[in-house]
Amino acid sequence: MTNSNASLPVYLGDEGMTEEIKDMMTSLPRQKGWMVNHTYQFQGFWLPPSLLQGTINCQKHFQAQDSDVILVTNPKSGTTWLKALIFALINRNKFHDCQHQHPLLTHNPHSLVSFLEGVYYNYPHGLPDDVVSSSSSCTRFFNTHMAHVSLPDSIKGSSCKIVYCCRNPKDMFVSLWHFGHKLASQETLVCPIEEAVKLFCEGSFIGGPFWDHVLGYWEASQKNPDKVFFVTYEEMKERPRTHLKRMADFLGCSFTKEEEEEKGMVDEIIRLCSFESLSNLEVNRKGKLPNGIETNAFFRKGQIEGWRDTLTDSLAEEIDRTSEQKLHGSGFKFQC
Ligand code: PAP
Repeated sequence: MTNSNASLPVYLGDEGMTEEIKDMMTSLPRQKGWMVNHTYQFQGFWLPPSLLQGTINCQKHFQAQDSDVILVTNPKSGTTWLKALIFALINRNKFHDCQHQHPLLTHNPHSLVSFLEGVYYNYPHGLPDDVVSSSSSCTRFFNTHMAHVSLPDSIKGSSCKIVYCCRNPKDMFVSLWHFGHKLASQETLVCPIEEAVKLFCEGSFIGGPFWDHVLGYWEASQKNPDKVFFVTYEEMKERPRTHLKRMADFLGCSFTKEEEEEKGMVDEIIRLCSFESLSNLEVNRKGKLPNGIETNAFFRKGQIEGWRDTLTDSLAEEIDRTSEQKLHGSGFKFQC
């Protein structure tokens, strides 16, 4: 790690690049980032070097299987929550009998579901067996922040399922802003919030442009609803039962009447994965992930419209205006 990014998690840093990626970086458009030193434009999206390396290696080597489930999010859009929900959903029969303690009670969701770019950053040539088996014994379950255009061909070409969750940009931005301050306290890596909002609206943030990312999956879900399930954080918050059941139908593991009504499994999963439940577990209050991030960094407020205590009206309007322009004519809009 260089001094300037000493406090960043490895996946946002710029150490450990292979010669191939370093060469490639010299020919890509580059700009100064916030939270990271620089981002590089690859296939239309701005990535820090480590995510660039993870994405390119994943594109080359990841072989999706028809039974795989891939969760896709922008950062701070519900990744931790959806990892927990889908893990609990697809493994529900394994852990329901309570013979075993549920893994979510003792593991942070990020430890149970592999992040593809992170795996391929660390293992450029492929997925080690223990990474695959740690995700789940029957259905392999991974997550990624990759844009739709950047997904490996085997994900697009196989029958594997993609669950996409996005969040209204003001809450997402504010969540990332606080996360960034917690992790990247170095002066070089933080900027005034006005500048960060401007960069965000211009598309310059990790994995941005935010709106292009959302629209890529929105359009894919409209074209092929059996392949891409599109849901928002706000929808999940407001009607978790409805959307968890829809997700189960989409993934081919619908709840039976008995599971839902007699065993109460839908409610049990929602309760287990709720902000209140997960954020109060010892592992999520005091634990650390292998990459060094404290698990409590993934639990802050967990609310809709929590942005109000951080953004001024004029900054909120700047984001709203950008949203309107970017989403105009797409058929999709955020509720708030
Ligand atoms: P990641 O992409 O870095 O993994 P992610 O989990 O998407 O982060 O985002 C964290 C946000 O989800 C936090 O939002 P906040 O900053 O506005 O509070 C966090 O509080 C929220 N979050 C985490 N777990 C849950 C949950 N179980 N239910 C609802 N929100 C959650």
